Amino acid sequence: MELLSGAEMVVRSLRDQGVKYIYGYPGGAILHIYDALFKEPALTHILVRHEQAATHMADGYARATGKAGVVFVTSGPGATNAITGIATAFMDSIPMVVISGQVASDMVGTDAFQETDMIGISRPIVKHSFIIKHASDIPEVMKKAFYLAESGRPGPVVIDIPKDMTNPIDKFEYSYPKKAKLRSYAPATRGHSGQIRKAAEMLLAAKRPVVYAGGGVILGGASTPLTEMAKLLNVPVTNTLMGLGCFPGDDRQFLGMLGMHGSYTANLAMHHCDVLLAVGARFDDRVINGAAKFCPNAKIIHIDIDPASISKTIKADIPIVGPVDSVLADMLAALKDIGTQPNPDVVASWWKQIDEWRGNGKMFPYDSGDGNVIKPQAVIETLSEVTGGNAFVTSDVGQHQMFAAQYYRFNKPNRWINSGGLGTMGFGFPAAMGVKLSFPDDDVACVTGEGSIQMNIQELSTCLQYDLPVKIINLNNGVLGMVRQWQDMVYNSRYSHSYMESLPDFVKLVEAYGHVGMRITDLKDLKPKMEEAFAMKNRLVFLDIQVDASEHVYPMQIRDGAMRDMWLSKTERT
Ligand SMILES: Cc1ncc(C[n+]2csc(CCOP(=O)(O)OP(=O)(O)O)c2C)c(N)n1
Repeated sequence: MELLSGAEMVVRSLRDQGVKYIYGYPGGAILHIYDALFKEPALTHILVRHEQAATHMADGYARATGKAGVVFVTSGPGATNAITGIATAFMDSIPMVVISGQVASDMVGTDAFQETDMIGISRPIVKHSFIIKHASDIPEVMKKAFYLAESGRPGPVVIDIPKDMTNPIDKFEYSYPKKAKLRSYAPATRGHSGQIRKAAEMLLAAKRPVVYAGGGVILGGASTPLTEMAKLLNVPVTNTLMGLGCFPGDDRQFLGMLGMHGSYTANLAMHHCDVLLAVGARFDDRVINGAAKFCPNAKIIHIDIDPASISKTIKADIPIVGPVDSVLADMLAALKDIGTQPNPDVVASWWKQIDEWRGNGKMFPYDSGDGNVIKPQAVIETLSEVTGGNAFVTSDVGQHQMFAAQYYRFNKPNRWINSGGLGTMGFGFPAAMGVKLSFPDDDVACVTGEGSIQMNIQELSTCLQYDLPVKIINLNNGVLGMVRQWQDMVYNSRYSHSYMESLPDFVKLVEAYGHVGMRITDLKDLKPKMEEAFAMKNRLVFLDIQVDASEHVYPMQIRDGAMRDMWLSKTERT
């Protein structure tokens, strides 16, 4: 058997796990590992400019590929800089393995230089964490970490490694385990067949059924059976912010996103439904608008891999714990086995009602103004058109995020990448970089705002070093737009610190980093300049687009109301 040091075992384990990319930043406590990495050609390391960006890059990679992203950080400030990215991944159930250097074992607890309790700090925001106590445990711990991160309900795993565990002088026999052995961890592999049959019968008898599908369908690779089932039953489908793309966005059965900024039709259909099939979704507060008045007439079927997500905020009538892909496949089989179809008259009358709500207009109508001002909605519609709806689109957090979710037509899963749970400004750009690295031939666009982009703008430098020609679509309204919208609606337009009086010249800034910048201030330039930007396949292009700062995101649900209670514009409500 081969003899390797702890540091070499970390690196070799990653190779044997099939990892290709590591996103990270070196420092004292992790230097032995970096030295071992120097000698390992199979792994590509991306040196970011801030550790937060490393975690978001790993996260973007994970969301696009379904595989855990890997991060290296040093102890102390390196580790704490990674915390926001770990929390972002945790809230959205994204697989990630973070390896943090730690001060040497005999220094732990002495307030040593760059010592911080990474296990303690990260405990509430990880699926699991390990500290290495014996270097020889490293291969086994690494195998377990990947298994935990990627299986069941995915999530981030931290491995904290004291420096002495990676000492190049101490060598151990290395072999990478084929399987992880974890006695107390056994995620469900199949749903309960009796419950699945009951659910199938309930769906067949429903008069006003709705499928409410979330990010779990994307994470669980279940878009195909979900779409097949929706088609078989001719049932309307709505997606959460995290679920967009799991059902084709331009399909007639798609009602748009639901929730706080969901479509009029989706929120009304939810309110009036009699059977709700929730798949890989967690009834979070941005969706249900308060539990008390939520879907008053609905019987609820809830499929989720995580039993803790079921009946957490809304009680399920038929809970089904299991991987969404296998449960949906079993449900399809049960529907076919029962052999009956939903009553066609009942189906037709539900669709008639939905089509009345939907009208002939757009899913998210907006006032396009006098034609001179650039509306943020129009930017996203143009982006969707120019990229044929096929781009990977990441976003930051704010109004631009909601506009991207509403107006881009996502027809495929894993293409819409945003921080839904934590709502992390600064996420979009590094996430786009993580995607671009793995999908160099695809268009990758980061939709952002002038507030959010400045939270990780230093990564422009990383993009030049590693040749990551993403496109940055900056909806520049000059203000922290979403904050301002709330200040308009709740605080009588008292704009307390939501205006950045000084902003950089973004075009000059990106040019200084070695990229292409374009400013768009006139509506007629929007499409041609965007086409020009996407035609520059090998260049990072930053489009700084001056958009209407007075625009609000609508619909917006009214607090403490039901799903159907919404503002539809600044003056109209349901
Ligand atoms: C790290 C972080 N800090 C604060 C917030 C609160 N927040 C949510 S949206 C928003 C404004 C975002 O402004 P900008 O990026 O310019 O986007 P816009 O809303 O104008 O489209 C803020 C401050 C957040 N989500 N994340």
